[in-house]
Amino acid sequence: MTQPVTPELRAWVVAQLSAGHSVAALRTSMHMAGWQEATTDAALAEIERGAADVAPVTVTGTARAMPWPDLDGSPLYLDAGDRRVHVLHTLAHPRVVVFGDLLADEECDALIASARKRLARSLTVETQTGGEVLNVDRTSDGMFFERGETEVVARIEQRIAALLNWPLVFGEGLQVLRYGPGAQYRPHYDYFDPAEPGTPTILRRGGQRVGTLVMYLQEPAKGGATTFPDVGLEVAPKRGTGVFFSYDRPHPDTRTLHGGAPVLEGEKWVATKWLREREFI
Ligand code: PD2
Ligand code: ZN
Repeated sequence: MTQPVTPELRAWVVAQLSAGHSVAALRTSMHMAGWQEATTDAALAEIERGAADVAPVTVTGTARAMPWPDLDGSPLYLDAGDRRVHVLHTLAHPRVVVFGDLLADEECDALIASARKRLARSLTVETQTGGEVLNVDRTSDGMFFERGETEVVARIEQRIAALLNWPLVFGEGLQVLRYGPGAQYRPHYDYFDPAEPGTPTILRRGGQRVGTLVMYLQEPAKGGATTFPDVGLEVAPKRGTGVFFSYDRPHPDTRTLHGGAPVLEGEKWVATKWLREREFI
């Protein structure tokens, strides 16, 4: 299957070139990120021709590529390589898409089974120092997979890269969280606060976070929605579904304040994929 040259890929190529990276360096990183040579050639040729829609994502004059699905023509389904994913809802500000049928039941079960053995009370990145700390705002248990750690993890990561037009290697390892009754994740932003002293250390590994995909692996009987308090949006934690949101700068203007509402009954399990600006090493 030929990979299409999406507007996001084009914008990303433009951003890399305008940041001073050579065409040779660009070819190498696209190759490493899994783009076919034909796609690389086609993207570079379009840009050389000066195609009119070369830089659709423009922030203060500089093209800024963002992870995003190709929603041109308002498709009901998206081809994510190995799976046809449903587009259930979209919102422009904040930039949110809810995907249905993103994960198969067996994939949800496999992630839960591998994660269960390694669960520990969730830590969050401590922005004072760049280390990790217990966070009272997050009462779930969690763990991180390495990128590509299991066959199922690798498959899902490839699917996400294809769906969101974002190189696989720009993603952090998958995080799995379990929320029991009463557990919640109070509203927060996923980007790293530029004002915090530990942020420069965190950014050395791949730059800022620019997107979050929360995938629901097990639904609780009641409660546990993912909430966006600025816009009154609640996404129900339906198994196999995922909510994606992107933020082109680390600022509350993105309206990406979001939280995990308390689980009222049962257990909620999620897997979160955070996407970075650059390769996450
Ligand atoms: O589990 C959730 O609904 C949730 C809510 C807010 C997860 C995250 N944030 C996250 O993993 O960042
Ligand atoms: Zn979050």
